[in-house]
Amino acid sequence: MSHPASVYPVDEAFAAQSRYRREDYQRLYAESISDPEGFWGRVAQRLEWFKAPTKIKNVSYDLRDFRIKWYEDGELNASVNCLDRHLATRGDKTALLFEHDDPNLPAEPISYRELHARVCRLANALRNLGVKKGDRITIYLPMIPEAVVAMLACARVGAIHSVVFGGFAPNSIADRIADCTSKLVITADEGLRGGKKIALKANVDAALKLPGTNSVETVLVVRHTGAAVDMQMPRDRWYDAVIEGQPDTCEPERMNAEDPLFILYTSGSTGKPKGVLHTTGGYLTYAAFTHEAVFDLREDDVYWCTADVGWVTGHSYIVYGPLANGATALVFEGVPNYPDVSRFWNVIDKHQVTIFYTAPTAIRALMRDGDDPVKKTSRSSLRLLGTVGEPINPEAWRWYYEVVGDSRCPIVDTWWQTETGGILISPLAGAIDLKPGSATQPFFGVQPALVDANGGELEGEAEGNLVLKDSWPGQMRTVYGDHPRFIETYFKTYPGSYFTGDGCRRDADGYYWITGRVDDVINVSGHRIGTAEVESALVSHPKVAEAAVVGFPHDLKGQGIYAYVTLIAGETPGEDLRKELVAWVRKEIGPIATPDHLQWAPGLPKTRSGKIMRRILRKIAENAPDQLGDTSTLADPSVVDSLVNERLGK
Ligand code: 6R9
Repeated sequence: MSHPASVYPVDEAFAAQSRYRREDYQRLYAESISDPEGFWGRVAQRLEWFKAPTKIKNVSYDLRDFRIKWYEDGELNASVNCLDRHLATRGDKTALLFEHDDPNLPAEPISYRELHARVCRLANALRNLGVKKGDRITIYLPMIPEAVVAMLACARVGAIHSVVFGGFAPNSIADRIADCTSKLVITADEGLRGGKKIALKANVDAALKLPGTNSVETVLVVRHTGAAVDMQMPRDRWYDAVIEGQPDTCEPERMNAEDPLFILYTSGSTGKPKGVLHTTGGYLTYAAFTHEAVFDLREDDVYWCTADVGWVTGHSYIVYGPLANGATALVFEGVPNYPDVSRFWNVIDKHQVTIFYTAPTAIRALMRDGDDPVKKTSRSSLRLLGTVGEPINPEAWRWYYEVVGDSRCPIVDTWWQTETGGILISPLAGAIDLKPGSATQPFFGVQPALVDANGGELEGEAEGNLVLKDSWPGQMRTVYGDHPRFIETYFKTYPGSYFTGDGCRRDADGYYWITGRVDDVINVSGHRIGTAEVESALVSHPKVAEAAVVGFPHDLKGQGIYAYVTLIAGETPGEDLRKELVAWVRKEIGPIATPDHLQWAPGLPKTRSGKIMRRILRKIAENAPDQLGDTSTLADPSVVDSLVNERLGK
C-alpha cells in the first residue's frame, strides 16, 4: 500500500475489563480451527436445550456429498431461550425498550416477564388460528414491539417467519408470500417514520390481490396509528381481538436443531430474491455468542442497534442474539433526522445507551450536518460503537470515533451477510488493534481466504474474491424451495469453499478490507438490491424496450442506482417519462430501489453474443470515460460514444 493505514491500538482501559484480550483471541481462534467440535460443542452449552446435542458438526462442501448440519440431534426452542430461560433471574429486567417515532411519546420498557406473556398470548392465538409447526408466516410490521413479539411467537409454535421490510411495495410482498406459500400475514394499520405514514395494511391488501397469494388465510392487523383501514372479513382480524383472553403461558414446540427458524429474502444476481433459510440450533448459538463477544456484552448494558427487523441485522442483533443473552435492547421506530439530526444522540442520552450499532450510510449523512448536533449532547454513557452493512470510508470512521465516541469508544466494523446469520469478520475490541475501514480479523471458527478468478488461493498480502473455507453454526442451510440454487450460487464458483460475492484485500498485517460486491448486487445504504430486479421492473413498463442497471459511487448511500433505459420505437424520451419510470420502479419494488440516475440509451453496449457489458456501463456511470478499457469486442462500439456524450452532456 502506498500510504500505510493508521492504527488505533487496543485501548488498554477497555481491554482490562473486556471478555477477550489479545492472547485469549489468539488461543481461542487456534482452538476453534484445530478442534471445531470441541469448541462449538462448548459454545452451544450457553443455550438451554430440551435435549443437548451430542453430534456437533456434520459438514461437507463436496458437491457429491454436500451437507451442512450443526447440533443435529439437539432439541430446543428459540423463544424459550430468549424468554423463559431468563424469567427466574431477569424477569423484571427490561428486555425491550421501545422508543417511538414521536419523541414526545413516553418510551415503553417491556420486561422479560411481560415480553414472555405477550409472546405466549400471540402464540396461543396463532395455534387457535390453525398455525402448525413448519407453516410459513409473513410479518410486515413497523419497528414496534409487536414485530419482536410476532417473530418469537412464530418460533414458539414452530412456524417459520418471513419478515418483509416495511419499505417494500405490494409486488415485492406478493412475491415473497407466493414463494413460501404463507398461510398468515401479520401487519399493522400504518407505519410511522419521521412523522410520515406508511400504508402497511393497504399494501398487504394490494399484494393479496396479486396472483400466487391464495395461500394466505388470515391477516392479523396491529392497531398502531389508529388509521381507518379496510377489514375484509373473515380474512382480516384485529391483533388485539385475537390475543384477547389468551393465556399468558404457552407450551413451546420441541424443535430439532436443524428445523427451520426463519426465511429472509435477499437480493442476488438474478431477478428473483432468494429465500435465505436459517435453522434453529446453529443460528441461535451463533447469534448469541457473536453478540456477546463482539459487543463485549455485560449484564447492565443498554444496547441499541438501529437496524430494522426487516433485515438480517435486526433478526440477529436486535431480536435473537440480545434476547438469548438476556440483554436490554432498544427498539427504535424512527429515523436519524427526525425531529432533527440530534435524534440518535438524544436517544442515547435519554436511555443511557452503552453500545451503539449503526450503518455507515447513517454516519455519513449525519456527518454532513457537522459536529454541533452531536456535541450538544453528552453521549458519556457510550462505551462501544459498531458499524455494519457496507464498507465504512476511513473519514466517516474517524468522525464516528472522534466526534460521536469522543475518542473513547472502540469501533467494531462487523462484516457479515444475510447468508452468514451472524458476524464473521470483526475486531474484538479488547483484543484487536483497529484500522479505520477494515473489518480486521476473523471471528472464532471463521476461515476466510482470498482467491483469484481461477480459484487459486492467494497468500499473504493480496486482493481477490473472498471465500470461506469451512462452515460455522450460523450459516444458511438452503434457499427456500430451491436447494440447487443454493449450491449453484455459493458452492460451485470455487469448489470446496463458500463464495461470499464480495471482493476483499488482505494487508501485510493479515487484516481484511472488504472492497464491495463483485456480483450484480448493488449495496444502497447497506441494503442489497439486485440489478436484475430493477431491470425487470423497468422493462415491465410498456414504453421500455430494454434496461441495464449498475451501481455507482454515491457520497451518502455508498452506492447509488444508475439505470440505462432504451425506449420502444416511437417513444420519445423526456423529463415527464423519466419521472414516470422512477416512480414506476418505486411502485414495483419499493422506495429502496429508487434509481438515482436514469439515462436514456439509444442502444446498450453488447458483446457479439448479446451480453450487456456492465463493466463499460459502470465506468460511464462513474463519469470515468477514460477508463472504459477494451471496447473492441462490442457488436457496435459507437453505442459507447453516444452514451458517453450524453453522460457528459455533450
Ligand atoms: C449484515 C448485512 C451483505 C453485504 C456483504 C457486503 C456488505 C456488510 C459490511 C459489508 C464491508 C462491512 N457488508 N457488512 N461490507 N464492511 N462491515 O449487511 O447483510 O444485507 O445480506 O448484506 O453487505 O458486501 O456481502 P446483507
